[in-house]
Amino acid sequence: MSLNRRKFLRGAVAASAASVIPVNWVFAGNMPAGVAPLDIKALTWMRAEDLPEHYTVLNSKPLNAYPAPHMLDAPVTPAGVPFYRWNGHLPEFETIDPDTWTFVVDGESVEESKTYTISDLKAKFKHHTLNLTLECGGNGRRNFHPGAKGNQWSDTAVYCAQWTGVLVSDVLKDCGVKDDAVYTGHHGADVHMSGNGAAISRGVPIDFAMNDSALIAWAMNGEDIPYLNGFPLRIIYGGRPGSVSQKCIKGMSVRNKKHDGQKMAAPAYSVPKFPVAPGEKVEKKDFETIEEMIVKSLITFPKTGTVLTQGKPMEVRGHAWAGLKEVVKVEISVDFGRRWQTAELTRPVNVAAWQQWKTVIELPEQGYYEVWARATDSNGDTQPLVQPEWNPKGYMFNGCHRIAVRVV
Ligand SMILES: Nc1nc2c(c(=O)[nH]1)N[C@H]1C(S)=C(S)[C@@H](COP(=O)(O)O)O[C@H]1N2
Ligand SMILES: [Mo]
Repeated sequence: MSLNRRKFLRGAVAASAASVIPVNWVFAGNMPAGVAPLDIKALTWMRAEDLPEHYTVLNSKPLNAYPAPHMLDAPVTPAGVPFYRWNGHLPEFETIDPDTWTFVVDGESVEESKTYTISDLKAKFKHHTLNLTLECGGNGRRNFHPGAKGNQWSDTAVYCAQWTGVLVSDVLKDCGVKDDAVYTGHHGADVHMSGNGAAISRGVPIDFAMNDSALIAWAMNGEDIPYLNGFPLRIIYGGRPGSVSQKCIKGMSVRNKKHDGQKMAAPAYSVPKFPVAPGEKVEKKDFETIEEMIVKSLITFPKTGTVLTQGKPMEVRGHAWAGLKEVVKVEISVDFGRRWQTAELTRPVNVAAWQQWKTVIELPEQGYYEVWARATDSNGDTQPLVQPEWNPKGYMFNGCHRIAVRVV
């Protein structure tokens, strides 16, 4: 069924797409001929050229693109909106058959190596549906001074979709984890840009694998996972750097040492063990692996550049997240950080789901303003106004998000 739908979409007979959409598609009849519904079409995007205007494409080979912040306004990010981050060649999505796809658990520290089909996973383990925030370790990199090499992500290499799958921990328990297990290693279907070996193969400390509510997921927002977000199966660790959430996952190894796959060695996904001066060189031995993302917020409404009428109050809103911790406060400033007003804030629906905040601002007179947002987590950590500790690879930027508005 799902495969048929994809084949159908590839046929681009968009005008009758309504007939295959499994949800109540209100106003479907008003869709002009030749226009395909955005979120359904997004399931099969494969090229930079397929992406609509709300994306900024950083690279097409490998494909890396991010959306405009106002596109992330919904509490659950819809298909067709999240950033896409690929390190190597894309898998041959069109040849993937989810019915024969397998997930292999192996490694030095597994009691028994096992192979599961997606239907085995579905039949054997309890299903979980969780909203999980996925953020690239390099999100916000372009804001560092001095700049750091790598994809110049702005502020939107982050999203929170609703994922359905089984717990990584339930599957590992089914295979048995030996006492000497230290780390996991994740294996995807995509190949390195050189044509040889894995594009990326990262892992997590075994405690995270056994204790986080991390999923081996086959659905995003109740649909098949869009190709570019990891069809037909991916792992999702909420609140950890995005690189450990392997897409198109073929298997996981239980390792008796820190995993040594592609992009595990410093300085990849690593920061200095101690603060360094901006621009300073750091030796490999002085890096440590990033394990959890940090407190941050995003303004998703209004769109930056909005023009307001004088005297009219204005709702400002967005999301906030803090790795696996909870955000306890979000504040907004419209005067470059002199005064802050506290926003209303929701509780997370589950651990590592981003939270929604909103407030009403009043801008005193005609002119140019910036709206700044800053979040504080349950440990008391707050976003810095300018930039956090500088690091050579430009990871973990969590300075305040800013938008510009004009009152006329
Ligand atoms: N197979 C595979 N999985 C991968 C990657 C990749 O290149 N290949 N990139 C990782 C990185 S660095 C990030 S930030 C996230 C991005 O997930 P997204 O494309 O759904 O936004 O996927 C991770 N999983
Ligand atoms: Mo990433």
